[in-house]
Amino acid sequence: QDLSGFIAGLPKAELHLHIEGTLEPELIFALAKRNGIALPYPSEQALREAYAFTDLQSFLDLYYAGAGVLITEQDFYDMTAAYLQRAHADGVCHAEIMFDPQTHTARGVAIETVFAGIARALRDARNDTGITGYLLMSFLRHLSEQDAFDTLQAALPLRAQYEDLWLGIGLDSAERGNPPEKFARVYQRCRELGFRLVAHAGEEGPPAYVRDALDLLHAERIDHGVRAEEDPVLMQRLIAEQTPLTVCPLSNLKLRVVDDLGQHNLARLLRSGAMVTVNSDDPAYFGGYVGQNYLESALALDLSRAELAAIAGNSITASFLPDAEKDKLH
Ligand code: ES4
Ligand code: ZN
Repeated sequence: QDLSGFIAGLPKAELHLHIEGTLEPELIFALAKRNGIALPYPSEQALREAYAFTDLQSFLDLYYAGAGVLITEQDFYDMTAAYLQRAHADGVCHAEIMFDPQTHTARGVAIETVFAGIARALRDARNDTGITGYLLMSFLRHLSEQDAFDTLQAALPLRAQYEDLWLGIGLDSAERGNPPEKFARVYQRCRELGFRLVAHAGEEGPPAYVRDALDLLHAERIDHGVRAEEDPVLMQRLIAEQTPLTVCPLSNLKLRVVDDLGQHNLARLLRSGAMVTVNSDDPAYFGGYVGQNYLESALALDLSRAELAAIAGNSITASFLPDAEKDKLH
């Protein structure tokens, strides 16, 4: 059996995925047309050619611009449905999906519209293919604490309606200069409300941000976390506590966190006993969905089939599924 077939056959969860990062150029152009929005690129190909990033911020600028074509509930539905179909084809049985309401409410799109479109696609996909999903509402860390509190307040009336889907919160966008402590009180409130907690840390930011995401935010899972390796004491803690790291190899390559995939610390982290998972982050921008991330990592780092199966197993373990559901998937 070929390696990509083997990978597709592994039951896996995708735990680090920004739904706005799944907007392919084809869909960006289709939605722009449907909504009468002019794009500053002449063609889908020209847009794709602009995806030559130098760092996280250079990507975020294009990513927020691309999300500007999302206006109606149907737009959010179509985006999410397209992702879930691709994920299902990759052998993803469960996806924990981040979305950035502030990117949309700042443009005048109602938060109800965002929730409704994404949630309807999740429910339809579950009925059609069996794939399950949860939502992690993410706060943009380049915006203020007050903006995050306002977003939480706007979203809370929707909680009952999406109780089966929206179970956690996250923190994303520009990491450097926006440390975890900026959102300590927001996370405290979310913790009191019973949300599951994740946070991006240690992608471009220093290991201290990973430590502070654990100690100040009480994050249960660290998105990226690859720079934790620079602090051996922190690394030993992550291993001892089996804190999941949602690693995104192709993202790290495209955003120049690593110069080539052969230099990525994924294999070292795995072999040192850390709870690492492999995820796609923003697959439309970074050159591949989760299966491609497994495949290219395996080829660049000589991951064995047993190691790939271990990573897929970790993704089930590190998910927020109930234990009985995890047992069925292991
Ligand atoms: C992101 Cl790769 C990455 N890092 C931080 N925030 C993000 N939002 C979407 N993709
Ligand atoms: Zn991310």
